[in-house]
Amino acid sequence: MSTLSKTLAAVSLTGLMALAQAVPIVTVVGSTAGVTNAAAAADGVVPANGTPWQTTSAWWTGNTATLTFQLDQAYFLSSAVITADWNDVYRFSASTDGVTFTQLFTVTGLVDQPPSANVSFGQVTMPISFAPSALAYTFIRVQAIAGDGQNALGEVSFGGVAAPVPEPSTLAFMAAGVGLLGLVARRRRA
Ligand SMILES: [Ca+2]
Ligand SMILES: [Ca+2]
Repeated sequence: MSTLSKTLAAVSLTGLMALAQAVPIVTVVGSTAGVTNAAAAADGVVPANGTPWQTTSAWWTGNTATLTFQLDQAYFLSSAVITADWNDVYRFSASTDGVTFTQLFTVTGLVDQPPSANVSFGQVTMPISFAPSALAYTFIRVQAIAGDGQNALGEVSFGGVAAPVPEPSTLAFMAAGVGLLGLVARRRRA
């Protein structure tokens, strides 16, 4: 196998393996003044259901503060797991450049908590699914938009497909290319 065809095959495999991949969040890159323990929202530690809102979480009061996260690269996003205080509504937005944000979804603890969570106080972990984003995003922003003004985010994670992702037609083209290279190699040997 030539170096080029090996590279093409590796690229195809990488694209396929990227499907349904968990999205690593690098860090909280920004938060409005008033947010305590902002880094706790992306430290990989998920508070148990029912954990009080000011414990092992980023927390703030009022509905103006935001937290902004950076992903390790751009992703087409389609799912999330959010650990947040149970009686508030949080809006999640995404951005390609860290400047212009578009709403992805909102999550409401009391409504969106899974039946198995059995939480009537404190933080709850909620799996969220949504239509794959049209753009590949690198930044995520969260803001509490309703509730009792006592807000907590214990952890966020996302699922999606790393960009750039070969289109199916591109994959077929690449497969054809690998086949053609093999044909050329066989002819050269002949
Ligand atoms: Ca955490
Ligand atoms: Ca609350």
